[in-house]
Amino acid sequence: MQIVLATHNPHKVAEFHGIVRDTRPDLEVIGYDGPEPVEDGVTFAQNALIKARAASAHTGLAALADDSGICVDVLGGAPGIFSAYWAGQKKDAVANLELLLDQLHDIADPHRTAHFLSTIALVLPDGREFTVEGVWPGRLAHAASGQGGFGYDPIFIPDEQPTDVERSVGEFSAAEKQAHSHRSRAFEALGPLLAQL
Ligand code: ITT
Repeated sequence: MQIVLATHNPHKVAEFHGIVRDTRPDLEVIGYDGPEPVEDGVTFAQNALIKARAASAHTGLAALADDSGICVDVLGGAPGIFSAYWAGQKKDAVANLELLLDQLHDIADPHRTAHFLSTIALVLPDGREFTVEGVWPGRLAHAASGQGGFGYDPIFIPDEQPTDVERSVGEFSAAEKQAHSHRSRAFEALGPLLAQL
């Protein structure tokens, strides 16, 4: 089955290719460079559907989109759907991460809880639509560490760690991130739906 990956974020593309290769090698994932719709939804699910619908309409194929972000409890769930441009419209990952660290500078560890959330939308050419979610709980570090991953990875410390040494996702290998991430968890939840197609 062919499926268009409706994202313009190359890090998401790489992660999805890894996930699909290791869990559903029968799927043929196709890149998408068509028009980017305005993401004016107020939830992750609405935005994921907006992106998947646009790509399915443009290509005539099944389309999968991820809308994701980091949700910080002490900020009432922000940045949430605004994660990509928390420090302004430029989608500057370093500025986003620094602003979030600033906003939490006097918050002690027990109150730095957060989670990554990924909502995946699957839109089929016949109009059927599905959304699933994956959550990755953890807390925010006090400073960035590591060069791996993207976005907020260098300041996110998952509760569940792959080794005895506590690290941020920025210090994880790609395989370690894939084994635990919100995106992998959402894709896993999509499994039963994909199996019916
Ligand atoms: P597309 O809409 O083209 O898919 P995007 O990056 O704009 O790309 P989103 O609107 O879903 O996608 O915003 C997701 C943002 O949330 C992303 O830019 C990061 O800032 C953050 N984020 C999501 N998943 C992440 C991850 O695995 N690691 C670090 N940060 C992540």
